[in-house]
Formats: sequence, structure tokens, C-alpha cells
Amino acid sequence: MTDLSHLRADFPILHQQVNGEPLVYFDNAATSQKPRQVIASLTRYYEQDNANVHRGLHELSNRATDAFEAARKKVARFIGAASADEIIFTRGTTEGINLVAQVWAAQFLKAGDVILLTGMEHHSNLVPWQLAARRSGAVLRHIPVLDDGTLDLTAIDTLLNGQVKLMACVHVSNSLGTINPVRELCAKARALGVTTLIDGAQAVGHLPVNVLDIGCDFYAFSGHKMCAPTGIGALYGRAEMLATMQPWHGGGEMIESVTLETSTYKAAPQRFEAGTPDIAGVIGLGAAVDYLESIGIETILRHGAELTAYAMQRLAALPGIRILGPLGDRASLAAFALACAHPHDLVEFANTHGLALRGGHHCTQPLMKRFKVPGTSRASFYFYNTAAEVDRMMDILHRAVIFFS
Ligand code: 7TS
Repeated sequence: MTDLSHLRADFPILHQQVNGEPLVYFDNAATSQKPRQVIASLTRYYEQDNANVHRGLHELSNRATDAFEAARKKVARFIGAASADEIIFTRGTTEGINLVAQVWAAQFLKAGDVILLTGMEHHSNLVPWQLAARRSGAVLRHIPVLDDGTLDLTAIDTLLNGQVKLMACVHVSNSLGTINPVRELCAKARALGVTTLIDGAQAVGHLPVNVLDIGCDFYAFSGHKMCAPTGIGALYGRAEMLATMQPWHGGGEMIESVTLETSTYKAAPQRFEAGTPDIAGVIGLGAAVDYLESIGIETILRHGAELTAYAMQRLAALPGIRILGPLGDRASLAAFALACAHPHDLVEFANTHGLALRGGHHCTQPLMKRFKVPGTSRASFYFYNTAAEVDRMMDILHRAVIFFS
């Protein structure tokens, strides 16, 4: 198995005891831990360069602006965007999707149009479209999920028709681990002139993402799931799409000129970035990209696949377990239900042994309903996790089965 355990030295937080036992952090799908390199980039910024961006002509402001815009270029390159102008900094995936569901939807959605989603979306790729549908009179449709946790693509040719105005789909499911065929879906959508948005929250930093190759119009992701600070993320928007869109928030930085009555606006990305941004967060996101690239995204992908396959194989032997999601090709997480324990009880038991799992509906309530479970327990991995930690999880889960049976 690919061994990246030397990287654990970069993560101060991993080296602690929780409830008297060494911490095993398997809640990476909720948020990843941060390496020293990213933490240091924040400290360095605040200690040496802190100033507002794009505003001053003084040295610190120039330095902050250079670092801020350099991060935009890094992010663009990291996800294969054609230009840094296609990267809008947001607070995260949720905000990116809401931007599109408000600005794009207000201009282009009308009554009777169809918004095509899937049955495995996170609430942040469901609720904004429900709101948009309510405002516009558009109708929601969903690509069904099969028992094996993949999308039912036999339904796609009927569902993806001329009435669909926008298709929004999760790249990697946070509750099943499914990696969706977003390239194929976007190709079909594009052929019909359907606008596409991909929720990349669980994909960026975990597998190679190239928005040009995927062929989507929008791609939203969060920095905090890929070693960057919380509160920062990005929305990729294809240049032609952004050029047609009205501003979102109004305020400083997004304008060309202002009179008391009216204003003219800058082009993207500034048009969509009103007010003082999270400058440190952006710089931290750039540092996270540097860090991940120094490991290599292919290496991260391979490690995740191997560790997950090992965990899946060991979990399958647990009495009374039901594992959700595809058995084969999947992202680095395993979600399961145990016959003997409610997920919340199991996660609390795990916590008493220093093991951080997540239990509940994972913000995918319709999907839980689809699989007829109140929730699941989820172990989600990142490159600093090890097979030895999976072994510790299994020891704890075996003890849990005895405890709850
Ligand atoms: N989309 C997916 C697929 C996600 O997994 C999440 C967060 C989001 C969107 C929202 O991201 P945010 O950064 O804007 O909050 N998922 C999870 C999770 O699985 N456990 O906690 C948060």
C-alpha cells in the first residue's frame, strides 16, 4: 500500500490523545486537517503582509494583492480552468452554488423550465435550487440512484431533454463515495444546450479535476476539505457564462464607477467579489494547492483508493453491517449501518476510544430515505491516514458490536 505516513509530521493536530487513546481522525469528508505549511502561510501573511487588496498603492497592499492574485492563478491551474478570471472566491461550495442559483437562475430560469438534479445531492446542491424553482416557477427533476449507489443512467435520455435548463450534479457523493461520470453527463447536457454545475466539494484535492475536460459551465468547491482554512472556496465559471451574468452582492471592489443613482460594474471575477475578501483564506488556499501538488494528486488518489479498498474489505467482515455505495471504484470514504447500533450511538462509542467518525444523514436526507436508513456512520480518509489506523478502527468497531449486541 502507498505509504504517505511521513506526511503526518506536517499535521500537528494528528499527534494527540483523545479520551486517553491516540486520535484517529476519519472525518475528512466534513473537513480535512491543515498542514504546518498552510498554517504558516496564514501567520506569515498576518505578521508581514497584512493589508487590504486592490486598494492601496503602498507596499503591504501590493504584496497582499500579489499573493491574493497568485493564489487565484494557482487555483485556476489546479482545476484546469482556461483563465484565472474564471475563478471567483467564495466562502465555500455552498456559497458558490447559491451564487449561481441566485444570479444565473434569476436571469435565465423561467416558469416551466426543468432543473435536473440527482437523488444523491448534498443539501447545498438541493435547497438553493428549490429556492430558485420557487422564485421562477421552474420544476425540479432528479436522476434516480440505483441500489449500488450509482446513478441510474438508463433514465438519462428521458430526463435530459429540451425542457431542461440546468443540470446540477455532485462529482463525488459525500454519503456514498460514488464518483459520478460528470464528463459524460456534461457532454450530453452540452449537446442539448443545458447549463451545467458540478458540486466538487468532495472531489478537488482528492482526485484530478480538470474543468475543461469535464466540460461544465460551473464547478464549486471548498478549500477546507483540501487542507485549506475554513471559510474559503471557489466557484469556477466558464468565461462566456460569467460574461452574461449580473452582479450578486453590491459594494466595493465590484464596481467600475458609481454615481448616486447608478453604477457600472467590473468584469468577472471582481464583479462577483464585493467587499473585502478573506485575503488570508485565499492565501491559505494557495498554500494548500502548493502542498497538495508537492505530494501529487495522482499519489493522493492512489493512496485513497488503496486505503478505502482495505477498509471496505475489513468492514465487510463486521457482523450485521450494511455498507452503502459502490463496492468497486469509489472515493475515499466508507459509510455503513450496523444492525446493533444507531449511528449516533456508534459514533459516540468510537469517540470514547479517540476515533473520529461522523454519524447521521450527512446533509443528504433524501438519499437516506432512498436507502431506508435513518443515517449512517461514515469513515472518511485523507492521505495522512494509514492502514494501521483502519486496523484500530476495526478493533473499536468489533468492541462496539459486542457492547451494543
Ligand atoms: N457538497 C458536498 C458533496 C459536500 O460533501 C459538502 C459538505 C458540501 C457540498 C457543502 O460544503 P461547504 O464547505 O459549503 O459546507 N459536506 C459535509 C459532510 O459530508 N460532512 O460535513 C460537511
